[in-house]
Amino acid sequence: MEIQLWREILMPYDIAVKELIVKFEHLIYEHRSSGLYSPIEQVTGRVKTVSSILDKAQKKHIAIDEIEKRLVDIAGVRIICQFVEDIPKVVEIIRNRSDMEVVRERDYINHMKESGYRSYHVVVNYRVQMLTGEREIKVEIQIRTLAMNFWSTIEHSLQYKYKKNIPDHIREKLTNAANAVISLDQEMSAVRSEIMDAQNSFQIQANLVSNILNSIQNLYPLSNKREILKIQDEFYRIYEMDDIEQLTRFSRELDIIAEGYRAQSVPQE
Ligand code: 0O2
Repeated sequence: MEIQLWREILMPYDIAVKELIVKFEHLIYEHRSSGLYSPIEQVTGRVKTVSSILDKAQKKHIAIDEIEKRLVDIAGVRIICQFVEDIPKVVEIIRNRSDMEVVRERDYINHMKESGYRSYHVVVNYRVQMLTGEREIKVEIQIRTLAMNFWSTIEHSLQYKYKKNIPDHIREKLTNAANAVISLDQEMSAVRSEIMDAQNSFQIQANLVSNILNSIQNLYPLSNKREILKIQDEFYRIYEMDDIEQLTRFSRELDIIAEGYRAQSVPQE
């Protein structure tokens, strides 16, 4: 097939991957800016290279004109979570979305592959608006923990290096490492609530500081310089106390001050 034709074929896949990365990143943003823990830690994506598509099609005896119908991972999105417990939550979020339809699920978390590979795979139908009209394509979403991702990235590179024939002594080490990943995820799950508490208070504090700085900035055109400097000094004093309750109180006080100025500046009829 001509290279130009491949470009055209892969265009909707490329758009789908870009759109889905933005959508899942928005989910992270929405959780964090509402002070909620995000079950999604990171999102990446890629479109399979032409040579990798051809290799896989050949291996699976798929004819060229059947590739789009039968290869479900031309477009791939990877969602990385901190904890194993986050994975079913992400799957549920995907199942409940109206902009994608789940057509296949594979649970390699509870059914680890012989290689030691663990991940949850969801294949969705996703519609892309192209210049030429709407196209529905398949996207494979892989959901896994940071630890599972570490293992699979290393193993994938070794598969590439050894052209899928990893020597036995390295395979053995990979199997040990896969078991270590299971233990690591279990250990992390055991301290999950402590880690989440720490991360939550960090996020709440970051949101509060950002609100306070916005409020101070909004006061500049409304208030006089002396008062703003007084408010800033008060903010630094409270910030050094490292006390979320004090920051919350200060943020509320600033809202009330800003509201007062706004009321004064509304033209009277
Ligand atoms: P790449 O380079 O990541 O794109 P099927 O759909 O069941 O007919 P398929 O497509 O092999 O067959 O499905 P499966 O098993 O769900 O695997 C899809 C993808 O999961 C693979 O794509 C890998 O990305 C990943 N994967 C599956 N098994 C392994 C494994 O043992 N090790 C690693 N590191 N990744 C794995 P590709 O096309 O194989 O690779």
